[in-house]
Amino acid sequence: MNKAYIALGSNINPRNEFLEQAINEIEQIKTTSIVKLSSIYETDPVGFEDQERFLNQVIEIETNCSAIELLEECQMIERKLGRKRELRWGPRTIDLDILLYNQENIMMDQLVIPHPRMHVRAFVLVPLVEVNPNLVIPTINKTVTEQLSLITNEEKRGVVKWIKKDGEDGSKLTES
Ligand code: A4P
Ligand code: MG
Repeated sequence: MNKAYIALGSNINPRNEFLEQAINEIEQIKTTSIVKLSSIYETDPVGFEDQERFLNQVIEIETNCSAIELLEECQMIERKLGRKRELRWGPRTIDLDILLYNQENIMMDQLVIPHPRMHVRAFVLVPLVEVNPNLVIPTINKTVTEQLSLITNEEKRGVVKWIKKDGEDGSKLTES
């Protein structure tokens, strides 16, 4: 069995429904099971800042899929959930990024693991520390906890635990 970590992100409503649907789909991937889920966080957009806030979450999985198979499965789920690639770093119904796959360093045209920007992003590190604080990022040889301590407080303030409020994000699901 291989252990992998996937980051989920959505900033098109209903954001938390897209997260839930993606998690349901990931559970259906052959030989794959979800071991742990982080809380959901609401986060300020990074990179292209003139867009809606994201919901972000991280999961730990066990799988017999290779890293490339996992990427293909994730991209299939992104397509199924209506993801359109119009703008790099722009709004998306769902983004699935493979953060880590075992402790492997993978450098292919279509797949780079560890995800090259994961260690500078509070919206990845905060949920990842919740799932596995002792996890080592092999490219920088630091644990996620050590790496999070290097992130500025200002960036961490942009990552807040999200609690569903009435009338927001997927409230349709809770009305029945
Ligand atoms: N690719 C390479 N490595 C990987 C990997 N480890 N996991 C390739 C997944 N895909 C990987 O990704 C472009 C290509 O990356 C894919 O075809 C795949 O072969 P994409 O999902 O099509 O495009 P993208 O998401 O716009 O680019 P990318 O590079 O994934 O963007 P980022 O860096 O993930 O940034 N702010 C907040 N608060 N929360 C967010 O979730 N997300 C982004 C996206 C920007 N700002 C954000 C958030
Ligand atoms: Mg992506």
